[in-house]
Amino acid sequence: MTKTIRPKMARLTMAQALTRFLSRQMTEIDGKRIPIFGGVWAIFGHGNVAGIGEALYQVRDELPTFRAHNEQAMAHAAIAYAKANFRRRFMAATSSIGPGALNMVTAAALAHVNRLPVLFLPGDVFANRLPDPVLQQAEDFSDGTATVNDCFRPVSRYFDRITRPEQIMPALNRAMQVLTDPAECGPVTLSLCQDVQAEAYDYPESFFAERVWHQRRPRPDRGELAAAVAALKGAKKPLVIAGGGVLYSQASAELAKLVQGAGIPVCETQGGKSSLPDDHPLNMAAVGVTGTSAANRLAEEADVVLAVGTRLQDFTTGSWALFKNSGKIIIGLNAQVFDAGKHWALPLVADAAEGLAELGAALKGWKAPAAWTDNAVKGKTVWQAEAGKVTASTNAAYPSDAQVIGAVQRAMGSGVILLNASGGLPGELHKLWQAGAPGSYHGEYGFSTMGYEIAGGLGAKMAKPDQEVVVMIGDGSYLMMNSEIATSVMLGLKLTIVLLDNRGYGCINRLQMATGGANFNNLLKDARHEAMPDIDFAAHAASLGAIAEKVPSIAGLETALAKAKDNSRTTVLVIDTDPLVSTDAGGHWWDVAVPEVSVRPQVNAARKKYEEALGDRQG
Ligand SMILES: Cc1ncc(C[n+]2csc(CCOP(=O)(O)OP(=O)(O)O)c2C)c(N)n1
Ligand SMILES: [Mg+2]
Repeated sequence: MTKTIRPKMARLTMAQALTRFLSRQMTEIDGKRIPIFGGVWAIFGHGNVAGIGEALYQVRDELPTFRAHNEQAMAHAAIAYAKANFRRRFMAATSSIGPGALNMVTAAALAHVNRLPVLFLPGDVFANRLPDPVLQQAEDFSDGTATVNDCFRPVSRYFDRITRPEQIMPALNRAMQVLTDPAECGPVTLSLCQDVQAEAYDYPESFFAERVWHQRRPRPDRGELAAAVAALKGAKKPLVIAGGGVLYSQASAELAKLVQGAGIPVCETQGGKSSLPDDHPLNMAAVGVTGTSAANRLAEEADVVLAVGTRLQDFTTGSWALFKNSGKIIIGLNAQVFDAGKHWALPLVADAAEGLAELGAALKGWKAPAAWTDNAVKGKTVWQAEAGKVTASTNAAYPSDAQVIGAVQRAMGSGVILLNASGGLPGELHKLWQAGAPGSYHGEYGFSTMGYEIAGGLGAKMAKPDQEVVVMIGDGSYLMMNSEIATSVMLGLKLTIVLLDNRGYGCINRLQMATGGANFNNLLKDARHEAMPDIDFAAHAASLGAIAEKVPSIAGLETALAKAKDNSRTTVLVIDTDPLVSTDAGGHWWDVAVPEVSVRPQVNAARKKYEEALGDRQG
């Protein structure tokens, strides 16, 4: 008689199984085995407090839960945590149903665009539908299966709705694949029906075994590698674009070796900034719309462009008007085939570090023409002089963003993590911030989400508690989302926040003027008002628990920053700035559609210029 050996079972609710599973997923960093989930952000409501809430409490020692003030912000923190960890570790974010869940959709899109791993666990309506409509349920007249959480579908790399407790097993397996895969990486949404969270099931104990996840490093295909090597060997004017994939692959050493060996200049996207230190002689720094003159003049001429780990978004390509060499070949070294073959690139599908190492080995002994490399290095010196001028100190009552950046750089150096996301700052910082080690520049410019900065700073600080995190933010973005200042104080995670108050949406006002528009609805003074707002940002930040101060000048900012280094609590320094000035040096045209007809002559003039610029675009 054969004896059946039954697997050991654990009778748990779906939510308990989920949190126990999450707490057992590990990774290895510097040879040490550590949990891959840094924790779970949670705001509870009826859609998750009884199910997920109870289950998180059971594992609170292994998988810490953090409370925030806004679901979008907590997801921003989770996303920044993953980015600062180069995608090696990540977090989950859970909400109730309805508004709490939908508050996370923008953050899901942010993670989707930036290819960053985060696990969304929104509550959902009852799977049994008996209490319908439950509080906060949107009712679809024609589709009984639709809930508001379907909004996560287009902004998730994997979406699943859990309507039976056993479904959580294959769903979590797939979730982990996506979160840890360099090509698929992005947000995963498991939409958790409220009743199912609380339903019990006999889960096999093996489901909860500790698993160790490593980042896959695919090596290039031989044929693709040979084609890329041949293209590079034929180059007279090669250029590397370093994107975020260089950082996520931790490929800076391989990049430096390749370009030093072959004398190829490098330029960086927003996501790829800090791939090489700013002072590396071959680093031409920012490319594109917010690029340096050093990088953009090479981009215009380059005949072979090795694009590494970049999505080639319009800010990088100047809406495809920047790379003017009509015979150019683009090589797309990317873990994701979708990106590798963009714009008819020769695809080189591989992990960045592996791909760069193999290219480097195959190119050994080959060098770009010396005149091209020397010219690049000279161009960098010219740019550095220009950048030095615009970032120099000033006594002006309303300094420019660039002058504030100069002050922050002088006071804080290149060793901090400088974090930014929206407004005029990303463009100025991309050009002007002198980044140090990989990851020392943390920009969110894939989605450029106002409200990312402070919560993002918190996530970056959780990932790198020993580093100074400096957040630079405009008044508009600050007003959109600042609540996690209180969370940073509560968690003892210090941020240094520099708030540039130009009294409105300065960069959009400038864009409005550049497209012939009247000054309208951007700066506070140009918006419909009964009374001009006079917002006391320092008092506001202090009320949330921060140490806060309004500084009178650039010199005052530098002194305050030096003092803030010794503060153990989040510090907010406010400075008035000029809304009308941005750095003219460097930069490139960007496609923003101007009205074809208008009663305003300024718009018609802008349209004429726009049409001329469109003529420059290369397909
Ligand atoms: C959530 C969101 N809404 C709108 C925008 C469009 N937008 C980009 S920058 C900006 C103004 C930002 O103002 P502020 O933070 O004060 O920076 P400034 O432009 O003044 O430098 C707006 C409205 C955006 N990027 N994100
Ligand atoms: Mg502003």
